[in-house]
Amino acid sequence: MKGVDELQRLLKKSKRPRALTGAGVSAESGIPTFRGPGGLWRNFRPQDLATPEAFARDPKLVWEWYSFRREIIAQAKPNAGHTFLALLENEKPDFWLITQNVDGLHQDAGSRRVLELHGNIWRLRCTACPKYVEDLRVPLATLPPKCGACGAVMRPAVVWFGEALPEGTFAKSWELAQTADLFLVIGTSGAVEPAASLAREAKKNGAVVVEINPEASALTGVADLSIKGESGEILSRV
Ligand code: BV8
Ligand code: ZN
Repeated sequence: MKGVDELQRLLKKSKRPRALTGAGVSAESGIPTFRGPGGLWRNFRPQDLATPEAFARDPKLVWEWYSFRREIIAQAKPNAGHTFLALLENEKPDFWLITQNVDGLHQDAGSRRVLELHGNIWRLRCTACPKYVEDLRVPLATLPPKCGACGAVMRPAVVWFGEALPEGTFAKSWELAQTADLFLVIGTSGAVEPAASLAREAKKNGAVVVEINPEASALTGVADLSIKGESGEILSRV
């Protein structure tokens, strides 16, 4: 297929490739995306649950949503898309993976140079003290979980709407976008900022932008090459 051959050619000659991934890269692992038809949770929109206000209003409800997602993710295995990106890291010493996902599947697949723009669903932080832990238990002992140090309510260590991205992580991803010669945009609707703008910044600085997505997205217009298809399926052929 033309797109796959072209991507192969671009990857071969790339010295500074980066990839920006979204929920679509985990879809073939059985994890529902946010805005897809599979819809994630009852009749709530993620934007109504993934906010500090929602958590302040009803920490138990928000934690039920995260606990539900942790259960799905705990069953999920990395797919060919995750594996491809982990192998690419071995081939290309200057490759970096920038993900919006919080499921940790890139690391499970072996990726090490990963920047998690929106945090990680397996990490919890205290709302009242600096305690910050990884807790893989499914289900968690209590909802909402309490801090072992001060007894306050713990929250998922993820970035909610209206919250700043981890400073160092975003600054580094911005710099990587500026120095990229190839910028892959895989499985994201491009609906969320400032993550989506990394692709624009890469393009502005001369990178070739390649999108892999079964549908058009807000970043299709930025892409030099748009490969229509499922990322696991497509990348298994590259
Ligand atoms: C901030 C973590 C400022 C939690 C998430 C108006 C206009 C523009 C922007 C804004 C606005 N109003 C507010 C904003 C800013 C806001 C924003 O972008 N809102 C959007 C919704 C309009 N952004 C923020 O609030 C950010 N913070 O701006 O802070 C600031 C600065 C300083 C100080 C204080 C504040 C924080 C954003 C982070 C929010 N957290 N998640 C959690 O996961 O629970 S976002 C959430 O959406 C996930 O992280 C997800 O990754 C992300 C993006 O979604 P996608 O990954 O793209 O997933 P989606 O379902 O949308 O799309 C899936 C795609 O996959 C589809 O295209 C589909 O076709 C494709 N697909 C399906 N199957 C496959 C596939 N692709 C390949 N293969 C397949 N098999
Ligand atoms: Zn505490």
